[in-house]
Amino acid sequence: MNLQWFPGHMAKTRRMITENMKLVDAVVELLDARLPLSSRNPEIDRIVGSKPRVLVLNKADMADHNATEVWKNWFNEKGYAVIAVDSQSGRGFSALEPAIRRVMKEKLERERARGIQRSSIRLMVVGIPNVGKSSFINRLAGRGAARTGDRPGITTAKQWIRIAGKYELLDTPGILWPKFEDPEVAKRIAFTGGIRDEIMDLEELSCELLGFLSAHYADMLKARYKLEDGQLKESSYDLLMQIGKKRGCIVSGGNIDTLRAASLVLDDFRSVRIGTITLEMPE
Ligand SMILES: Nc1nc2c(ncn2[C@@H]2O[C@H](COP(=O)(O)OP(=O)(O)OP(=O)(O)O)[C@@H](O)[C@H]2O)c(=O)[nH]1
Ligand SMILES: [Mg+2]
Repeated sequence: MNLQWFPGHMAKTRRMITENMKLVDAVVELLDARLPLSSRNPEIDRIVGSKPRVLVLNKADMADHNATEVWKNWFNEKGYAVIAVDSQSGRGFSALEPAIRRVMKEKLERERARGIQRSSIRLMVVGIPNVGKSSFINRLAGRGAARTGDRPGITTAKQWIRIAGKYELLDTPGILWPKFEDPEVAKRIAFTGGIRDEIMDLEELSCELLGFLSAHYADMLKARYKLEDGQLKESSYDLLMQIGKKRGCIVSGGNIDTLRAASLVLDDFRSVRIGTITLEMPE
């Protein structure tokens, strides 16, 4: 896959995030619960430095619940403060404040000892495109303060959102990193819609997804598209053709419209119509 995923505006955003780091008390790093490691920007440790940080596994409603528990334990063992949430329903949000207070403990104690009364905590929310940063902020604020959308690149500039007496939140545009060391990482991000579909080969992408699903979530795949066991053993491209045929993705002359079938499969995955699926597990 040949991708142009690091356009100029991402380099600009990276600079903005670095510059604004000194203004905030802590960082909320949003990860996609379906791909916690692949959705982690490898540059983030350097950018965040020693700032207190809470990891948030967002979109937990779309992920395999058991897998999310495994991931939470994994991050905990590595010494991270981590919570899992669903920014659409608000599930899991009650764990946020205790986690923030935990990572900021020393600073808050120091302030208290000096008699400082703080009115709010400043948080920067960072993460890859489309991971749900703006939705997370809106849920926290209890209002539609930030624009959201079901494709990457919705937020284009920084925006402060204030929650009286509690938080000041800095929403940031999503950023990727200049080079994917591992093509599997790029693929997983693309499955979830973190990379603009316009620059992807959607047939190839959906074949890759079908390959993963038949290996790891065969029952869900079979149920969704009413497939037989034997069909799962076929090549991913044959599978795509089968699905296209069943779903009436036909062009004039009776040929199967594989591009339409590919979009349909990706759309089904992204809308959780195939099921709650996690794309990777700890090593
Ligand atoms: N099911 C589910 N959908 C979510 C969740 N969080 C966000 N979404 C959806 O994911 C899409 C992206 O959300 P945004 O909040 O715009 O993501 P963002 O990280 O701000 O994206 P950029 O500004 O483009 O970087 C939207 O369609 C949201 O409705 C969640 O926890 N669960
Ligand atoms: Mg946004």
